Amino acid sequence: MIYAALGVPEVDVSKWRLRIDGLVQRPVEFTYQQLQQMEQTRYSRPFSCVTKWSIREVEWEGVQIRRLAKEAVPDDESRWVMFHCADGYKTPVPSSDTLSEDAIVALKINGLPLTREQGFPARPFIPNLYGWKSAKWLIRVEFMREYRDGYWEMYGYHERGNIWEEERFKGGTGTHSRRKSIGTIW
Ligand SMILES: Nc1nc2c(c(=O)[nH]1)N[C@H]1C(S)=C(S)[C@@H](COP(=O)(O)O)O[C@H]1N2
Ligand SMILES: [Mo]
Repeated sequence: MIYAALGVPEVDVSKWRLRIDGLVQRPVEFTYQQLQQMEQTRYSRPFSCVTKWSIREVEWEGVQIRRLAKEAVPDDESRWVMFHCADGYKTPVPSSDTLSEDAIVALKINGLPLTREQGFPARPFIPNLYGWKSAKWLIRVEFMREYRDGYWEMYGYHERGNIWEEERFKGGTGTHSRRKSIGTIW
């Protein structure tokens, strides 16, 4: 199942860069080739959309985000990151989740490069967070001092979105009845 709220952009990989910036000591950029040449982390984890569906075992492969962040040297006051995408989509994640051992910029799913629909060339994957935090067609990781809403958070979806804590909506967990707004996530 493929979901793209803002349509599927075409990314020219020769021009594509992943930029790490914001509250960091030195902003850095990586090409696709550079990411491919770095040490890859691989594991199988389910993918869970916040509402309707999940996929039990997906093999994810990519570069640890903490490895990329190390080059940029985020400031100690960087509490959040914003993942920005080529389609204009964005989503915030706490720095602590972003820098955890198994948080990666995924380049492959089930042994193959991401397809265009899956977010080619890269998307973050953080196993403890719902699928909407896995921003496809990733172009920028912005370190921030304070929380800001992304696309779905604007409609009332949760700041962090931890699966095990059932963090679906702001100010509450679990049920749809707590929703205050109108967006429908797929
Ligand atoms: N750029 C971008 N990333 C996105 C989305 C989107 O609309 N645009 N949708 C999110 C949601 S809600 C889900 S469930 C997953 C879907 O990933 P898939 O299409 O690979 O199944 O992508 C997430 N990342
Ligand atoms: Mo979703």
